[in-house]
Amino acid sequence: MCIVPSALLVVDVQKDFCPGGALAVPDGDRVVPALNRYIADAVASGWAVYASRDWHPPVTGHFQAYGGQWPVHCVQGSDGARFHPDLQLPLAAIVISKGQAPDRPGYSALEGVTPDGRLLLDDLRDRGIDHLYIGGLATDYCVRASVVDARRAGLHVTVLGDAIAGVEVNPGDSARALQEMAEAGARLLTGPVRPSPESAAARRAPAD
Ligand code: VGL
Repeated sequence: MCIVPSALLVVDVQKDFCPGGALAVPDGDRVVPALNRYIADAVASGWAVYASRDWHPPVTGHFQAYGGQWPVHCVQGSDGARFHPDLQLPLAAIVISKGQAPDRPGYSALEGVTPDGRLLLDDLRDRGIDHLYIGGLATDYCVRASVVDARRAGLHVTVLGDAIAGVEVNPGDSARALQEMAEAGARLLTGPVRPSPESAAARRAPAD
């Protein structure tokens, strides 16, 4: 039997978070080629690939019109909620939808559910996955929240430093988010190192 302890989580690489979108992350689409390489390696390694998406109802306290912080974005079924067209998700990718509750922002993918309504964490546990490699958008919101929650849930987490980008509402938000993720025990991969089977095995040190 093949034990697959790791998975790739691609966070919110949706049109609305990319240039031209309703809540564009500056240069947000630059994460796409890097993520495509990680996706290809994950597939080659037999890893599960999860792709989270913001999936808001039209009326939510998350939007400025209803007292929240953000312009309308990633409304369920809208064009802006689609994944970036160049993102090469495998057919077997597991889509995690989050942000459906009108009273919660739903930043963390760990609040999200699979297409059959199961929490991401339950799906990970059922597959025996204890290490997530995380990239996507945005460093200072959904990536940060997902990484910190995954660490709280006891998972090993590696942040793909070349495959994340931040909103930077305040300059330095992404750097502070990275610091918070590190303090939560996540590892930051800074170079374009890819999770090949060998390098992944090397990174799963006993102290990990
Ligand atoms: C996000 C801001 C607002 C994100 C979502 O995906 O990081 N950022 N909503």
